[in-house]
Amino acid sequence: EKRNFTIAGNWKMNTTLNEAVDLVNKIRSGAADFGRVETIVCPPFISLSKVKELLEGTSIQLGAQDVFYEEKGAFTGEISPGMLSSLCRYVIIGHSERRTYFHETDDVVNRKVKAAIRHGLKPIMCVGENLDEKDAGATESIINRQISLGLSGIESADLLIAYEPIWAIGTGRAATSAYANQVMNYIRELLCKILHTGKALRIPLLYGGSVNAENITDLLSQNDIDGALVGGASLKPDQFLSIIRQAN
Ligand code: G2H
Repeated sequence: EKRNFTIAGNWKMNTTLNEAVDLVNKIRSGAADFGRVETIVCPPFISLSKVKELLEGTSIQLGAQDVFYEEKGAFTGEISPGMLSSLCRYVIIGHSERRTYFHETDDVVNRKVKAAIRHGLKPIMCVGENLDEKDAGATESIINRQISLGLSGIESADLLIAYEPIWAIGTGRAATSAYANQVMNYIRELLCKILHTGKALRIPLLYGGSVNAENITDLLSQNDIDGALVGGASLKPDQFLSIIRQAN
């Protein structure tokens, strides 16, 4: 039986408002082919409202790239889950770029995931080891820590997990599908221990890190890979549409 895959585009800090409109129009024009693929685009905050308008009547879903955990108040520059919940359904949390450049800890990630779920947003929680950790054979212990702490106190299965090995992000060097699947199988088993098995099996596991139109089919052929979080290639409409068609 064929699974339904999820393909999420993480635009990162790219696109002005006009460029976002242009990009989403190009993606939208291919939307008739999307079939059963849950397609998500995650533009910068400033474009969410406009992109939401443009996506009305399509099956493409909208996500944000981050969220703060407080409800409101004196937190200059931050965006609350309540502000997002009327705009989009998904939110990326704990991307390695946020952990690295903005010093987000597992505790911060956990607060954000909880706050997002409380507001009906579906978190795409990102985990992954860096090259030193991989070389030291510490991948599983790092993943274990990020997942256990990130999901601490959470019983809901209304979330997705993205496994993004840091050494594969934006480097053009994707993990082999076998390697990714091995780690993602470990994640699946971990989720079965943390949540009830039935719930754990409902959580889509996405692979992220240099996904493109050439490697997507191989990645999706693996048992524990339910989709992809796509960075660079999601900014190129032809690439992104090809990825979605191959997932269909
Ligand atoms: C990993 C991924 C998307 P890229 O960060 O989150 O980016 O596909 O450019 O490696």
